[in-house]
Amino acid sequence: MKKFLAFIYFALIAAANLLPLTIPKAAAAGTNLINNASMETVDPANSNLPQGWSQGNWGTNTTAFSYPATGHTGSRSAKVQISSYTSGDAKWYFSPVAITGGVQYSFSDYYESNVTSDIVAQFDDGTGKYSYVDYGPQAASSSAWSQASFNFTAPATAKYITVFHLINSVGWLQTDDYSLTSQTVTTTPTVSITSPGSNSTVSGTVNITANASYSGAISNVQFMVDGVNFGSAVTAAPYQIAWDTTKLINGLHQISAVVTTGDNQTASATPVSVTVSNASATPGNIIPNPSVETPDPANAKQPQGWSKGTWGANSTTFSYITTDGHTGTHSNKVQMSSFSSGASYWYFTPQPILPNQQYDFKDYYKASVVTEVDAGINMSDGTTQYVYLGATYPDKSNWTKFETQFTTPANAVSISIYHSIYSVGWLQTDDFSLSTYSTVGFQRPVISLTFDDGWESYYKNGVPILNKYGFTSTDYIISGYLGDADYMTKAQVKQLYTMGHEIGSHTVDHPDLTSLSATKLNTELKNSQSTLQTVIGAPVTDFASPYGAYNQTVLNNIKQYYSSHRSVDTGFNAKSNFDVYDIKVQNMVSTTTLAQVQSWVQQAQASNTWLVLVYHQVDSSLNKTSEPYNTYQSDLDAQLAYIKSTGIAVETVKQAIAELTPQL
Ligand SMILES: [Ca+2]
Repeated sequence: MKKFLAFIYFALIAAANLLPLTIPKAAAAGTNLINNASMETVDPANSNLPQGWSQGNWGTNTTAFSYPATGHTGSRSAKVQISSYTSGDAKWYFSPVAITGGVQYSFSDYYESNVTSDIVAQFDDGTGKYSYVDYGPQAASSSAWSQASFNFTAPATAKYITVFHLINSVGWLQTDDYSLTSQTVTTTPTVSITSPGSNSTVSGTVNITANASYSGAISNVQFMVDGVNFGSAVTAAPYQIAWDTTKLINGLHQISAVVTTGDNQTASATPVSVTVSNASATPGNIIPNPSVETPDPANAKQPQGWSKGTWGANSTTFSYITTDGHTGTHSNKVQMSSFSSGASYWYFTPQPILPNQQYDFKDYYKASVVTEVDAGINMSDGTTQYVYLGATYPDKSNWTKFETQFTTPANAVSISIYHSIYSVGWLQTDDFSLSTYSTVGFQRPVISLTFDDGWESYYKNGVPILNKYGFTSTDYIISGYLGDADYMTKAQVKQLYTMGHEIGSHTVDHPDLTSLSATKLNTELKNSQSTLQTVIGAPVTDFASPYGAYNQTVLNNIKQYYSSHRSVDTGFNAKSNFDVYDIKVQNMVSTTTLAQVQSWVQQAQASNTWLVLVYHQVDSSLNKTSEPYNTYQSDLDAQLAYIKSTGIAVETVKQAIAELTPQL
């Protein structure tokens, strides 16, 4: 150690900084980092040494070290005496202590000497690389204890320090009561957004400004918008960045910042919510390259802004079709040749989204199998919430539209949509759209009660309850089941029509219409209509698809015979989403509670929309679990009593369409 110190002190002398000789008195702050600073504790292994202290000298000189039984305070101190001198120096020094780069410190000690002494700090970066700073000569003071002191900022890379209070001529030096303290107590870093203000409204380009503080060096401040890094990290105050708000959709957005210190501590600002309001900004479709007509400049085999997604055990091929699109000539295709688990999908780069906001999603697809549409919503806490948006039925030849509305959760930040295949087959997609949606209602709310299949239990148990409240329904009858056990007879259906109920068609024998040949599909639609018209002696104009299974090919055929199509897609029919060939519903099952029905009715009331309820059997003798598509008489009675109490118009589907379509 002595030898090593000798070598480096030479280097120091050559490059010594010349510091001001008037050394400011150290401010007392923090705790003394030096152990055994007053040297009162004797080294247990060597009674000639204070514990934690070492003797150092180099060069050509004759030096004696001693550990006197006197001191500035207490009863011990350290002394070094040179009796002959040619070169080098000699000193006592404390074991190096840990410090933090960039932090300010104060050093002091007390000394007596009969020659000028010198003080040099040795910094160690933790890898054995040393640097030295000379804090200047100290005048001899042989008759009284003097204090030597100075303040310094630790070099950025410094990890350890010791201080040499040394002599380099014939004479003696006695030292005591060393002190090394951090001038400022180290604090945790803080950062806060100072502009724009919380809950302010911004437009155009504005500056985002932050205040950051730390007792040591600050490395940078990284701004964030909606939880995503925005721009480059700002490395010097003022911490500020220009923000072009016209790049965002209007509405609430969140600004934050993260400060990183020189010693790699980080802290985040409390997010500030601001409302972006740009008059010229049209929210529109937030999906980039929505018709996938633009290839990725870096990879012509995929559309720009789109990625392939797959999980689970399956064999999937992704392709970028350039010869077939719902619009244009490009579309996305994903094909599974084997499947055990998981799903595969093309998805667009997640886009910023507003929390607590209604959105409309739509795309067009062709497929050989049933597929599913889900939203992946990234939340401000870093989690992702998956929301089921619906299923689609296969159609290999005609592009079929999938469309639904949903509301984003609180704390939603960004979104992508996964139209997924999860069985052996193929799925082709195009013309994606995701935009904010506002319900536009009609002049008043309307409710329709619909009963599917033609169950005898409905006729016997349900109709008397409807009569009690003066309601009529729309009954979608399976024409081929008329007169079968548990189903109504032709006479009963005729009786319903005579009582003012509407008779609609639910096919001849309830198949999945998307699975049929063109001929069979046509028969199901045409023959059920003609049979039912013969039964009631009047036109049958409204249709409901079995299982809610339909596609564009089915819809094209339905339109040849019927003026409406009721699905089982859930939703509320409004002016803003009205599609007479996709009448949206709420599905009644055996476990549907009165509270659930009340909330649907209240939503229809609040938004002036058309609520369509789908019932099947009405039979209190059936098990609720094994017969889910059944409603007990007592439940139906309570539901209709509530609807009656609201005074909302209850109309057949035919009546409702007649009232609402002129308002579109
Ligand atoms: Ca396209």
